[in-house]
Amino acid sequence: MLAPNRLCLLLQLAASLPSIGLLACRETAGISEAPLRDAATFPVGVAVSVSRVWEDPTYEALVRHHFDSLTPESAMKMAAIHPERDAYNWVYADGLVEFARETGQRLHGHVLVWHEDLPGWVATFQGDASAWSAMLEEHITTIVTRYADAFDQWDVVNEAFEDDGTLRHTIWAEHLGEDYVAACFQWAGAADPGAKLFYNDFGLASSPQKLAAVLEMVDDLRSREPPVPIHGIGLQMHVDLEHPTIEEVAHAAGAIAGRGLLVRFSELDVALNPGGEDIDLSSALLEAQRERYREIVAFYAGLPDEVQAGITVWGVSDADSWMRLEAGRMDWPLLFDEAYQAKPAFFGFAAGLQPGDTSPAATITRSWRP
Ligand code: 9MR
Repeated sequence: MLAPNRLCLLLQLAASLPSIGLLACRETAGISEAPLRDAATFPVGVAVSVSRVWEDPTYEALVRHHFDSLTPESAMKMAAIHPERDAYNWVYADGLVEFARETGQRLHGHVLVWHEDLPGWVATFQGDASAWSAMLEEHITTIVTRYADAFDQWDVVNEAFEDDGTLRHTIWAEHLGEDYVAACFQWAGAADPGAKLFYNDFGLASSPQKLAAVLEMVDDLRSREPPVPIHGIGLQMHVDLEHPTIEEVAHAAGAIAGRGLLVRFSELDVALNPGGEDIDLSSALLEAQRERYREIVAFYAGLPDEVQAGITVWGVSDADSWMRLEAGRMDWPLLFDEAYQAKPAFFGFAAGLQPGDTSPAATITRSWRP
């Protein structure tokens, strides 16, 4: 049998009436399901590749149908958007802005400052701490100013801490000094005072020392005079079937919200093969993944409205996941399969959005207020 996406292609080529081809395509592409976003009281987002939006009609249709918030998966990373010292590449970010204007979807900026995906010129940049500061300030200010009308929130700094709670020894910490995180938030806030600014990291639910360090940093930023603007924390939520436990997630989310910060589940995916073993996908694994998505979404849906900044899944189909493309391991972590069919995980996500969900995690959260 032809894979549905191949079938789509054939139908599109063959159909004398293009609309019939498109209709058949969409029928096979997981958009016959009710839009996820319609069932949620908070933004339901997805990380996208802008070129895939342009080039793959089925991908585009899914992105448009189910989600109301878009995050560029890599188009705004420094290597992509600032490839030369004196040159920015706006093509992909502008394209995403144009797409979102047409669809009415909101945009979350990812990421202003990270130690990975840097352009070559940063590694050879010469200068003292003030030259490095001026360079990074210009990077942040240029991007946030350009997109102030289009992006209402940003991941300002990504992954600045180690699991043991120490500041990661990045090129930024090395050259700007240990207070660089504060400076980045300051610059982003000055460029767009209306934007919601997030610190984003992985492992915050499973590493108590890392969580403590991030919370301490937030307290420090907010206690300064004047306060350094920071509005929320992105828990990346690259989870597997067991770790972190939902109680650990609840603890981290509760600690963040308890400080009056927004909580984002910013890069949700559920690994089925975290060890990179030579395994086959089974229906038991898919069912376990359905339940895992349900408990995580049900937990989030039970948070007080005022702290919910939304959930973003980190990619559209399993074939697009960083686990395969970047980590080089076979996995099936997302809501749609390689043929863009909705997986059990999709239905678990949808079930978690239902108000009547009575998972233990939802109960924990509903009884809790910041
Ligand atoms: O999913 C992203 C992948 O396509 C990129 O190759 C990679 C490097 O830029 O980044 C991946 O996304 C990462 C995100 O930006 C930050 N948190 C960890 C994500 C997975 O590595």
